Amino acid sequence: MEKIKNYINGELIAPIKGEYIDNFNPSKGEVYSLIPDSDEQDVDLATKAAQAAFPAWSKTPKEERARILQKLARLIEENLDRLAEAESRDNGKPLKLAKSVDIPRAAANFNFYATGVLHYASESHAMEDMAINYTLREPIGVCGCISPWNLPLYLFTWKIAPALAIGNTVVAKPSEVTPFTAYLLSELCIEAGLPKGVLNIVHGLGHKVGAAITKHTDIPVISFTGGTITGAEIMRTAGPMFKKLSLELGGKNPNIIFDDCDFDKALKTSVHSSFANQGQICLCGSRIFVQRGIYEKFKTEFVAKVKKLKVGNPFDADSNLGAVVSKPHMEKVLSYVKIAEEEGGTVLTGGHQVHLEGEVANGYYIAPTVIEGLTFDCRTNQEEIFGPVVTIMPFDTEEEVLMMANSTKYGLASTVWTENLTRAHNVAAKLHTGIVWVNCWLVRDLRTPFGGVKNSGVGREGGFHAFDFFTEPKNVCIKL
Ligand code: TXE
Repeated sequence: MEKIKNYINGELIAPIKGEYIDNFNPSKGEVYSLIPDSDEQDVDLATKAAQAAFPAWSKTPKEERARILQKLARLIEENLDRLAEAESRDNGKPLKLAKSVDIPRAAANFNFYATGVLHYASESHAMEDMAINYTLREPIGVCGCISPWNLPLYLFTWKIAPALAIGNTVVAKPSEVTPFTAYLLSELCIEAGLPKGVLNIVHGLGHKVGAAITKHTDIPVISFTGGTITGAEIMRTAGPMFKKLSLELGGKNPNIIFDDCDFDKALKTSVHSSFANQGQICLCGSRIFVQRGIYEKFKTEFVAKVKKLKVGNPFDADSNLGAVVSKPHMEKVLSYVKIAEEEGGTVLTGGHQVHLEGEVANGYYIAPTVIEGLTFDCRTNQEEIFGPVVTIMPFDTEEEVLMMANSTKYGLASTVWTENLTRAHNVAAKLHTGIVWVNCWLVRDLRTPFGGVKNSGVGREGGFHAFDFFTEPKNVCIKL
């Protein structure tokens, strides 16, 4: 069985203790490779390599750093099929999604930040004839990047690319649930000629490797995407150490459909925003609020469309949904269907595991699920389920839907469907989320600030915001 290796100081190596954990293919429910069960010793080795590489990398001309990272982007593009297949096998997502979104976006992240660094400027503040200030923006040192399993390579590179482009070195940990494409990336880094120690990838469990990165005294910056509970734990450790922190956490995003919307567009996109990647995107709209005038029509047509979605082998071209990422996750998602029923909800479609046949008979599949009849403040409508489960609720007024939409502890993203421009502006301004989409979903410009409010996180990624995060500003004031 293939053994994944750590990537430390430019080499692919086994974990120091030589221990491994199982890596599952969720579409088949079987172990297909082994992941290093690394610990703080491996993290320390990686940190030392990153520290040693920092002086030279941070002083390397940005054009040269950009050249290497663009080469890496090209290699990702050239290996599209191989990477997409690995992502789909590791995560359970439809191959066509990995091919059209995950892997191209990973390459785009490197291209975007490699070129972005060439255009990043710092400020200067003149004080009439008294003095002039200019701000130096310097890379900080070794950055810790910890990423989740839902968009494995895409979110991994979303952190690593800006950190490296601006001149930091990195110790990174992909999710132990989906480590394979990060492993393939380490091979491509060697091929691209990334100097040794600039990027180090340590595989293993969150409470071992992730925790060791978080508390390492020589890693002053942590960028994390994952669950809110983990985010809180990281903050508890890193806060008193005064580390710079960026936390991209969960969501419970409202999808608000006013009766003056473009009905067909709202309907079509809502199916996508509910169930893309099996609902395992932090930006998925999991609470659908529909204005009463069109509630029955929307509900009926939405459920009819959802019933037509095909849950199948991720490698089949006609599968709309693949497997969810793991058995424990499948059980967690299905437990919420039970909770919803106990809370008085009615399952309109789905609500159960799907048992496929043949080689995928033991995979972790869930039928796309729509639930109605719940109050906005019940557990099902307040807690992040992170699977193919949405609720649908009617509302009457703008005030009422804003109150319900803003009622959760999360505040990542929201979607609003209306053809009334004034209403769109009003509602967008009053939603407590870091991102608002109007008449669309997941339209992403990499220059825009990305992140959430409340328990959805701290800080912003995206565009120059990421460079601001991965640098330390120093103001120099010169008396004239
Ligand atoms: O995430 P974790 P999990 C949500 C979603 C999901 C829940 C839990 O609701 O059901 O989180 O998922 C590492 N110190 N999201 O358990 O544990 C871990 O190894 C440092 C939303 O997979 O947060 C992995 O690399 N690191 C989310 C990463 O943190 C630790 C995407 C994320 O894992 C650690 C994924 C620790 N103590 C889940 N414990 C989104 N916002 O997109 C774990 N890790």
